[in-house]
Amino acid sequence: MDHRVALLHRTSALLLVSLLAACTQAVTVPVDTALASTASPASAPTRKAADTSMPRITVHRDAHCGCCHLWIDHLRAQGFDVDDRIEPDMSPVKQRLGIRPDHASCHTAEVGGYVVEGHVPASDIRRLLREKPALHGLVLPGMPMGSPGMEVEGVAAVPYTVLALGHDGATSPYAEHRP
Ligand SMILES: [Cu+2]
Repeated sequence: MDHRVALLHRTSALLLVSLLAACTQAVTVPVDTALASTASPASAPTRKAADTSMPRITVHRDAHCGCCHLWIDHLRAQGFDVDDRIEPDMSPVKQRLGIRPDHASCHTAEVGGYVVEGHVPASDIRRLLREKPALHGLVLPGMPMGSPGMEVEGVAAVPYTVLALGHDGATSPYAEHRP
């Protein structure tokens, strides 16, 4: 097993606070890069117009999360209408939305009656909303390098698997992603 993968597995078992700290640390470079490339308000990144057939997605995140807003940028670039909610404490939010610590990542989203945890690609969320399976939602525990919003220059992307989370709390593979 790749050392980074092992590290992520260990990380996902730690408290949310640690995840947030790791998140902030991990994205120092891309955040700077993103800021540098959009220094002028006039050169704001071009976005697809919000797709009105898509339900609004509410994203709960911590104000100090360094990668959550990059995932939001990814969703917006893919046509999602994002309601960005800064939360004082993510733990009760995750508890309310049925996300266990071992499934936790940084941000937690609600869309179309589903819960989406972590850096899940927009394409998986679109499929979820199109197929409407009887699930609680999708989870991507931890913060796999290379997943949307976790692209860090100079750090290799890793394969990751988005999990389908059932109403009974059981998970099964939903989508495999390879760099
Ligand atoms: Cu993150």
